[in-house]
Amino acid sequence: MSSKIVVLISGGGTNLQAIIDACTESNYPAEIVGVVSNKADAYGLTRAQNSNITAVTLSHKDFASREDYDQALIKEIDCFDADLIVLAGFMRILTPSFVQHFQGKLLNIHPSLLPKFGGKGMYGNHVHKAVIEAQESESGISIHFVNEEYDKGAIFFQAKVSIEKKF
Ligand code: NHR
Repeated sequence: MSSKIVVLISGGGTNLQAIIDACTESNYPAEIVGVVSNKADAYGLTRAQNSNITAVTLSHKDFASREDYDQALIKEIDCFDADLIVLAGFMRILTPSFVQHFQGKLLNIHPSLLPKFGGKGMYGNHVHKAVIEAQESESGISIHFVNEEYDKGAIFFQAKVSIEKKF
């Protein structure tokens, strides 16, 4: 049985590409059924199209509130009937009603070794800047379940990289 994944992005989509590549391995237990971006110019949309994956933009700017945006996002994602929703560089904090709708199916790839460098303001490049400023000798990724408190859901995978060059 293959799990159906929807990937949410906001930017370049390097993590999306890693998942696309992994899914091409024979007998890989998952497939990407859709990609949704909150930004129309996200390069990840092109990566999806290049791999014949349905890609849609739903701009948060077209909605009056976070709640309205998240309700529209739920509708869009529900069309794909996915088993897993993966935030891969998705930059919008999600409301409790969104999180509850996809409870247990919603994962985030966070670019630090949580609980370090998580929480308020710690997203995208801000994370890497903070890691370098703190002169850390290693960083990495944390994959965690998404709950109502951002960056606080249960972590189930981490991978470390050493930081060789001090900036
Ligand atoms: N939503 C919930 N409820 N829980 C989490 O754990 C979430 C989440 C939404 C996104 C990813 C996270 C990261 O890995 C993520 C985890 C962006 C922000 C943020 O402050 C916070 C955490 C993460 C991503 N975003 C600003 C906002 O006001 C907007 C920033 C922008 O658009 O440039 O939503 O880093």
